[in-house]
Amino acid sequence: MASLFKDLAKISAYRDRRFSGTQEEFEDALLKSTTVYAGNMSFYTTEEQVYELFSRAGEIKKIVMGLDKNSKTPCGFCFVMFYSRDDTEDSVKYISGTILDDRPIRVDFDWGFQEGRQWGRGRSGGQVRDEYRTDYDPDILLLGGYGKLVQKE
Ligand code: GTA
Repeated sequence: MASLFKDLAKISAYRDRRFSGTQEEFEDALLKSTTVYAGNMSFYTTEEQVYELFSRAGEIKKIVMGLDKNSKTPCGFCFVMFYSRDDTEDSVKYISGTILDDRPIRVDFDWGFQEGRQWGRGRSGGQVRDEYRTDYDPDILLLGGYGKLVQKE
């Protein structure tokens, strides 16, 4: 099957600033990788739930839950690794936007998982973007991350 994601501009808006290669190498990795990132997840969603949902796209090799680097608890994202590129593309096409634990999750192509990438990079330990949120989010609010930086700065 021909790839539906030939246009790189449509493939991902995210650029990992910790990727050590060139922009060309980054783009190449995105086009070939069998790993996706899922974000906007509930902090209460389990690996088993992720497995069940993403299995609809194909056979999963591995799941790595994103963790708050201080509390070591899930902080709203994960990496899902597939065996096949077609299944990877299907997960972006069909699973992104699916409601999981009352939240529309966002599935994005990823350049590939490496040890260390499972940790939130925010100053408080969770994901960077959660520290900038000013909208109401029960998950973030309950865990004390709501608008933290915005309120401070
Ligand atoms: N494939 O969309 C993604 C994605 N995101 C959002 C995170 N990861 C992703 N991977 C893919 N697609 O392994 C991965 C990261 C890492 C893990 C946790 O998830 O590669 P993180 O979310 O805690 O940190 O990552 P990340 O990704 O480095 O942060 P982000 O959102 O790109 O922010 C980078 C910079 O922009 C920071 O300097 C921050 O201060 C600034 N920033 C971010 N959001 C805002 C905002 N709303 N307003 C102002 N500045 C902002």
